[in-house]
Amino acid sequence: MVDDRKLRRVLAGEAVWPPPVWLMRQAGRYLPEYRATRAQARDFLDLCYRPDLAAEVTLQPLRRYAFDAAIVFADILLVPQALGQPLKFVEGEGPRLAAIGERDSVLRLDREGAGARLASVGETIAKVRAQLPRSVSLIGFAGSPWTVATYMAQGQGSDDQRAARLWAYRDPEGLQVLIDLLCDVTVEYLAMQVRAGADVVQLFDSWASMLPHAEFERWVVAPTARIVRDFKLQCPDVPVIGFARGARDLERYAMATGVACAGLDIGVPLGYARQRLQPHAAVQGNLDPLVLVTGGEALLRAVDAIVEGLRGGPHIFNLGHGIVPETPPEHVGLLVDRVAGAL
Ligand code: 1CP
Repeated sequence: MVDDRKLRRVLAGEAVWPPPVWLMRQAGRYLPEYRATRAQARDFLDLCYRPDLAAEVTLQPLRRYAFDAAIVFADILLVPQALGQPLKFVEGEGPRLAAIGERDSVLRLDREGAGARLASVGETIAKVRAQLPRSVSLIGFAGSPWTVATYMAQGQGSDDQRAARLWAYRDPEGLQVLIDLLCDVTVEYLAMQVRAGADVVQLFDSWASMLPHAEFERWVVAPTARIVRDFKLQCPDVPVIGFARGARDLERYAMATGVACAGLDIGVPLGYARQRLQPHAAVQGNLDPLVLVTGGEALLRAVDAIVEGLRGGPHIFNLGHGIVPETPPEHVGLLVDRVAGAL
């Protein structure tokens, strides 16, 4: 029997036409109903940890648009918080963590308690799954160890991830202890999300771009390969999407990590994706979030170029990074209709 889940068919290597579609950050501030639900929570983290509210915002974009997947509403920084690193989100600024940068501080992290602190994400997933048709995939996710470590070391977002990069040169063994810990916790976290009802998982490596090639191998490729391998022991049937934003050698990344699908940021040439990636793995991407803000003919042309450019191989339509808050919601509807061939 043909799998009615279009996302899963693509992730199994099939060139599905028209391609399935979902968008990174499809739940978020561009939707008035998200802002309304967000106002019921104390703050952003409270929203993440309350399964009723988190399930509601996960489902909101699915009520408006014919997306082929939902992604659980949570954040990559819940993992450091679950490990005992204090975290808050400052309104209008972003995350603040108590920065760590020494092996001793890694050893003080509370690995044993992490699973229990992340349990509410599983409850959100179970609630969402109960309200979604089977044909719509539910994506669980985590940050990749490198990207999570950049926030743990810096204590906040940054343009150059300086603290983690300096740590990698100053004390690679100490950073390796942290990365190994994050690998193990991430495998358990993803497997828990699958047990709760996720049928696809994605690893976000938003800061894969800032590394020389040898460092990229050590801190991005190797930990991702390890997570995929260990995750598959627990969840052999669940595909992993790897989004290494800004990675220069995506072919190496896709081949060496064993991900079923490589996320493409806005800069990846479609010819490269077609020739070098699609023969080995599915690809996901890569519309510029700013052309979605623009809308109109520019949006339709850009959508067509991607759909046609990746036609014939396994492709999931998505953005090359998350939706930005100023995106008009009706442009998202235009995008989905265009991908489906209805416009
Ligand atoms: O006030 C708000 O509503 C905060 C905005 C927001 C949202 C909607 C944040 C703060 N996180 C999220 C949810 C979120 N984060 C999801 C939910 C599901 C969906 O896609 O709909 C996901 C998958 C993430 C992942 C995430 N969080 C990443 C990786 C993807 C990416 O954008 O590169 C990263 C880097 C974060 C950290 C984070 N969380 C929030 C912010 C503003 C940031 C970036 C901080 C920084 O670098 O300065």
